[in-house]
Amino acid sequence: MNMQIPKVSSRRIEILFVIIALALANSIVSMTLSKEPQFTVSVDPSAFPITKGGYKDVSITIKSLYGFESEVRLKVSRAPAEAIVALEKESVFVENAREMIVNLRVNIPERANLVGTHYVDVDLESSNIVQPIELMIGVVGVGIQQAEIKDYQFVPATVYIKKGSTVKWANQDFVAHTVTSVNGTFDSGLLGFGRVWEMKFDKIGAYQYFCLPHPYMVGTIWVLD
Ligand SMILES: [Cu+2]
Repeated sequence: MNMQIPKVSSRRIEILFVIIALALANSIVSMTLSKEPQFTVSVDPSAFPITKGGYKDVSITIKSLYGFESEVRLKVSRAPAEAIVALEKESVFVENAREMIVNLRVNIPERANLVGTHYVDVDLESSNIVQPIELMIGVVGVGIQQAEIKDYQFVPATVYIKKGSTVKWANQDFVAHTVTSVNGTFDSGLLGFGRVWEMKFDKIGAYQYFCLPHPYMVGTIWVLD
């Protein structure tokens, strides 16, 4: 057998080395890009109550990791329609080994028809890395708070009120439901379609309730000082 060893010129070897070097460099770059996160985000506080007509300031702390040094853009991606959510800045330059704080104010207008638990989401983005944060807000109502019974659910399922306030439930379903306290302190009786029932809460505490015909329907009233 006549074995032929191909002759490889030194020029070809050079080209081969360049190709290998480029491939290695490319994989290193993609490894660096996929090394997430390059910055950390913390929120304080991340869950809090707000009284209607009031506001709360939240601080968002962005901290550089792995020598990350870049602009970070902030965007409110979800908020209840009636809430006013304002970011102090829409972008911030984060320096290596440092942390930056951006303040956010959540304002709940007096007229807002928002009682119970709501969420505000903020996206922090830098060179294709998006880090979302979520704030949980308990909106505290004063006076009369409307709630609905709709599609076999109490809406909102969690209501925060100041003591001395009243919750009014309106049944929107074509079936009868009840608002029945778990510990037996109150019971609306069967409420047909369109019926409204109300209850005043004078003592602070958490009042859990359910629907007698449909015990999977549950809700809680938080009565605050
Ligand atoms: Cu029911």
